[in-house]
Amino acid sequence: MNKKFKNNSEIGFTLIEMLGAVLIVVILSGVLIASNRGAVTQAVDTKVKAFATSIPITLSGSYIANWKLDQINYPTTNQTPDSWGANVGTLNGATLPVLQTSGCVYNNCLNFSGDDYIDMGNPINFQISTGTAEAWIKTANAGSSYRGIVVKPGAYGMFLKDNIFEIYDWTQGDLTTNINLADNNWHHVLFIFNAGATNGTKLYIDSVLKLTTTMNINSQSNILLLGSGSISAQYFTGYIDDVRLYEDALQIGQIQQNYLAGLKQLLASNQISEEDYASRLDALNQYIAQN
Ligand SMILES: [Ca+2]
Repeated sequence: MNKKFKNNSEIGFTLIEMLGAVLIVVILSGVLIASNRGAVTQAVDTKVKAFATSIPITLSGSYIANWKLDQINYPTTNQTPDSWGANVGTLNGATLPVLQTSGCVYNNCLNFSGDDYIDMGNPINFQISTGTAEAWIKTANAGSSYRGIVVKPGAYGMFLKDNIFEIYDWTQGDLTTNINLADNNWHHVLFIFNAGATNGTKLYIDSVLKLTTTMNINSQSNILLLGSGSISAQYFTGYIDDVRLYEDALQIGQIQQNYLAGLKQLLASNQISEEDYASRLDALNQYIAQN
């Protein structure tokens, strides 16, 4: 008799054990089916699941505006709509931003040539001291010195300065990540601001926190600009897509979701490889695990 078993009751299978065995067979057959798919696809599925289970449940954020930059002649010529609010943008400059119908993150985007911008006006809901601004950008060289992405001069704004991602504070100067983004790839740039709050301002690149700092607001008298830091200078050269403005601080889970949603679009349009997508998810999961 097998010495492993002390008595007969341990030899027989209980109903639970039988069900367990059936379950294992079902799981294994699922694995066999899955093994016919690409190994990378499976790895990606696993990484997406890991990501989905790791992020906290978040609020959707309090939108002020969402400029999808899918249209340039709506509601009227040389205007671009706000899909959330009523903050219609007006194209401006020597040569107006050009609508790009491929190679964007979401549908279309705008190609800024370094002498143009969008005038968003200065409605009261832009005159905020706490909030979040985000955009997708792609540039091989945005230009020298300051080049505005989403900027309300005097108040808050994201720039590339000599292609390095920063925000500008009109009371104390540059607040920089020291990271150059002119690699001709799409990047998700975002900053949370809370004027006057010590370490209340945070800059993210591709949903990873790159700078925590303190900023102040000097003036709310100027219009909000896309693709420029001023109505007469600091014009951005490159592509901008899906710009959003919120009246509060987005939570980290929401930032990561927004980034991942864009990444999925880039994967679907073959702008990034499945390997690249997988490695970016790895970085995201690693970041979440460490923070
Ligand atoms: Ca778009």
